[in-house]
Amino acid sequence: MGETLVFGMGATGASCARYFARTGRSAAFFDTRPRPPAKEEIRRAMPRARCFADGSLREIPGSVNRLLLSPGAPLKHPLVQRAREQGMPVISDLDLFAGENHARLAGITGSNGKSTVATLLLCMLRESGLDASAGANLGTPALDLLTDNSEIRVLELSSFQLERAAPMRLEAAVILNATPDHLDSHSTFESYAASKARIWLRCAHCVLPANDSAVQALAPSRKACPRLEYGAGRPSGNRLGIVGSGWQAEIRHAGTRLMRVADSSMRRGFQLSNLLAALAMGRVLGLSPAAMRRAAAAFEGLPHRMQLVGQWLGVQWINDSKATNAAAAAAAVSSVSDPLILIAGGAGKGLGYGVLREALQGRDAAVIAIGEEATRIAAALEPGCSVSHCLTLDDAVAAARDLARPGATVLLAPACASFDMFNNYQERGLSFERAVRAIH
Ligand code: UMA
Ligand code: ADP
Repeated sequence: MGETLVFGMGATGASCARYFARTGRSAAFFDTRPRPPAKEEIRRAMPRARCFADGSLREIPGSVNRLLLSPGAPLKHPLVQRAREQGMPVISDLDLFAGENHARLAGITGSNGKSTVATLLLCMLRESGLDASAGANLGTPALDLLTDNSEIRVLELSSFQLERAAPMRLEAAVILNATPDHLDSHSTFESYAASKARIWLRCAHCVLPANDSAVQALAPSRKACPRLEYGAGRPSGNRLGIVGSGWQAEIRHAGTRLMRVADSSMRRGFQLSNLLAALAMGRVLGLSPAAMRRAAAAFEGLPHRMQLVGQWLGVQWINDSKATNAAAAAAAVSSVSDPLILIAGGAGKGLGYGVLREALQGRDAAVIAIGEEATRIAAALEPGCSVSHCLTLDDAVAAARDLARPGATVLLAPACASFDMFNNYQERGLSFERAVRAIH
C-alpha cells in the first residue's frame, strides 16, 4: 500500500500520525506554515515520517497514493489541484474515522451553539448510563475518539470538516442555525450553508429548528428523511415544543413531559433554543426524559460563552469571547438588558455587521471597538450607536469601567476571530477576565 500525504500539521495532522502509527501504515506530512503547531507531536508519533513545513513541497512524491486534508488545508492549494488532476483520492480524517467506527453516531453543526449543544447532549447520554464521548471540531479529533470504547459518539462538525468528508451515516443530526461565518474561506454564504447541509445526506433522522427559514431551506424532504423539529411553539408528534409560560412553561414532545424550562439555567433566547436542540437529539436517540432532565438541570454552560466574570458596584461583566461572528454577538447582545457596554472587534472573517447593528438599534448601548476590525465595526454601527476605539483589550476594560453606571452590563462579544491579538478565543477570554479582576 502507498503512502498517505497529510495536508495540515495541526491537531488533525497529529491525530492522523497517531492513527497511522497505531495501524502500521506510512504517511508524510505537509503544511504551508513555517512553524506548524503539531510538528513535534507528529515526530513523536511517527519518528521516521517525512515532514514538509513552510509549503516546501512543490510536487506530490511518487510514493504517495492519496491526499488527506485537515479542516484548515486550503482547497485551492496547487497540491490539492494536482492530486485531483491525477485522479488521486482526496480524503479527510473523518473518512478514515467513518471506515473504522462501530459506535452509534450523532452529528451537530450550525454557525453557533455547536459546542454547547454537543456538550449538553454528551452529559445527557452519560446521565442515561451510556458510554459516550464527543469530539471532532470539539477539541478531540475524530481519529483519537477511536481509541475509547464508546457505544455512542457525538461529533461536532464544522463546515470545513463537512465539506472535506464523504457524507457520514449518522443516527441523528442537527443544524442549529445557518448565519454567515468563515466567508474568508467559503466564497459565498450559499456554499458555506451547502457544506453544513451535507450533514443530512446519509442521516437517519434530521433535527432542526422549527422557525429558522435558513435551516429549513437546507432540509431534505420529509419523505426522504424523518424529522423532528423544535421551537417555542406548541408540541406535536414531530415537534418538540413548549406549553404554558413563565414558571409553568414545560417542554413536551408527543404527549411526553420532558422538563420545566425553569429547571435549567438555559431559559431564554438562544440558550433556550440550544436546550431544546439537545433535548430533541436526545429524544431521537431514545434517552429517558428523567436522565435528560437531570443532565440539563446540572449543566452550567461552557467557559467563554456568556460566562459571568463577576458583579462589582452594580455592574455585571460577561465574557462571551467565543462570539466570533456577528450573529453570535447579536444573540449575546439580545440576551442581556440595558444599559449595555459592548466590547467588540478582532480579526475579520469577511463578514458584515448588519445583524449586530440591528440588535443594537434602539438600545441604551455604547460600543468599544478593538483590533483590526475596529474601524469597520465603527463604520457599520455609527451613527446609531456611539463607538469609541481602544488599542488593547486592557484599555477597553478600563474604558468600560469609566462608562459603566450601576445596573449596566459590560459584555465582551467580539463578533470577530481573536488571531490579531491572541492565539485563540480562550486566551482572549482569560485576558478579559484578568483585566476585569485587576481593576476591581
Ligand atoms: N493552515 C495553514 N496551512 C496549512 C494548514 C492549516 O495556514 O497547511 C491554517 C488554517 O487555515 C487554519 C489553521 O492553520 O487557520 C488550523 O488548521 P488545521 O487544519 O491545522 O486545524 P487543526 O489544528 O487540525 O484543528 C482543526 C479545527 N480547526 C479548524 O478547523 C480551523 C479545530 O477546530 C478542531 O478542534 C480540530 O481540527 C480537531 O478536529 C477549532 C476551530 O477553530 C476549534 N474550528 C473552527 C470554528 O469552530 O469556528 C471551524
Ligand atoms: P460554536 O461551537 O458553534 O462556536 P458555542 O456553543 O461555542 O458554539 O457558542 C459560541 C457563541 O455563539 C456563544 O458564545 C454565543 O455568543 C453564541 N451562541 C450560542 N448558541 C447560539 C445560538 N443558538 N444562536 C445564536 N448564537 C449562539
